[in-house]
Amino acid sequence: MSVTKQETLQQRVNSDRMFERARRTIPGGVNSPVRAFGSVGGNPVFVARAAGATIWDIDGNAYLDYVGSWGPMILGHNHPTVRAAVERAIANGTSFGAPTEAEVELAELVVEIVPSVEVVRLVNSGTEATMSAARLARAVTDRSKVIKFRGGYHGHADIFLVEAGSGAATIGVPSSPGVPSSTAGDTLVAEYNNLPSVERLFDANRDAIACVIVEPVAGNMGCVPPAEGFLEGLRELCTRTGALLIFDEVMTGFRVAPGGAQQLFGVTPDLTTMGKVLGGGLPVGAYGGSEYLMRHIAPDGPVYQAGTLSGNPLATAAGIATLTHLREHPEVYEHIERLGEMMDRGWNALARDEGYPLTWNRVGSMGSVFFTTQPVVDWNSAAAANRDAFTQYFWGMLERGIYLAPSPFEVLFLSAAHTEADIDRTLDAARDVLAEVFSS
Ligand code: KE4
Repeated sequence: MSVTKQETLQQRVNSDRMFERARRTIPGGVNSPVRAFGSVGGNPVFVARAAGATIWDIDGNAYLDYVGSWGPMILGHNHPTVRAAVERAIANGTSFGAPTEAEVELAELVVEIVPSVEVVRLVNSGTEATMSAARLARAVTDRSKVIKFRGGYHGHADIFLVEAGSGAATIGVPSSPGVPSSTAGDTLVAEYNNLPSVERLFDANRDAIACVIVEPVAGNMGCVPPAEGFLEGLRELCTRTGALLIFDEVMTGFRVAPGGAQQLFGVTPDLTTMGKVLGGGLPVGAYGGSEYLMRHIAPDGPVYQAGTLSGNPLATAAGIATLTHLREHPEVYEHIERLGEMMDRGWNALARDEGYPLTWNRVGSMGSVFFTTQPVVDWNSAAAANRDAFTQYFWGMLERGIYLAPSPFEVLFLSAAHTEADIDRTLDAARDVLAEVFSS
């Protein structure tokens, strides 16, 4: 079925006006750079509301949403169970700055679900989680250097804004101004899926490396799965050298499997960082690991980390509702996997049978289309893909009512709310759009 541009899609006049107004008081008109559509040009869509797999903009246009708030919405937007939990919590107040039962319940769920976590600290974002985990690794090892991967994104803490992916990659400053060379100098950059590049850094910095931080499935250079043996190799290297292995599961946690990538691939990190799904759409991040490591964190130990709203009652209510629903409905993962397999067949047919120059990568409910005929296995191969084609694809899909991440270095997220009909519609639209993109 040919999917023509939806005549009902009104011009986004209200979004355009709101963007102009927003730019007067907010940097770039947004509170997170990637939302500004900088990578694809044009003005962002201002969202009014969302439910299930649909978002509506402030002009009344509806879109099938594959951004899912950049990962939290594995159950779909505005899930009744999550909403009811937050409504119950807010009736008791919004924040107390004192310990609450909900924080304990959420921590117990994380410990139960994530294989390597015995003790966990809740924070407010993925950035706080990774920043704190790196500080802990440096404290425990008494070493200062950190290995990350080119195109890996771990939030905006100074030490990670070196050759970073996600939004940092789209605005051309993967190493941000304001990060002093004294800090950036402690950040060593290896190539994803390239163990020798990691071994060379260990050899050149013997006994100086505190940790290796890795997205066990890369999601910030687009979706790049770990090559066979890659995660196992990192585990062996860290064990042998005394560096800590940090799995940044802010995106993969509770998503690619109930226990995250460490459960899916059977590799045990020393520390795990979490976020997104963990908060069900409200601000929750977390970092956790063994009893021994986590007891170094204040006030048990000397490694300081704090937060006014950490463990916030509304956020923990949303997180508990989300994780509990996922635990009680494992069929969610089966549903999402079926949809993912439909995507595999569809995208691979567009490449193989219809000859479009694209590569499709997927792990569980996160996937990416790259406009290249080469395998995409690391930053360089992701960055070599045709960005102009991506931009035309993005806008063509948007005009057909399909809302994708506005950057080639992000993933699309499937949720429990997406249906087989949604996937069929998406692939039909893609076939239509690609015919336009590659005819010109
Ligand atoms: P936050 O500080 O944005 O909660 O989490 C940072 C972070 C850490 N680790 C990984 C693997 C992540 O993907 C992220 C944040 N992801 C981006 C999307 N690729 C958030 C979107 C944005 O920056 O607006």
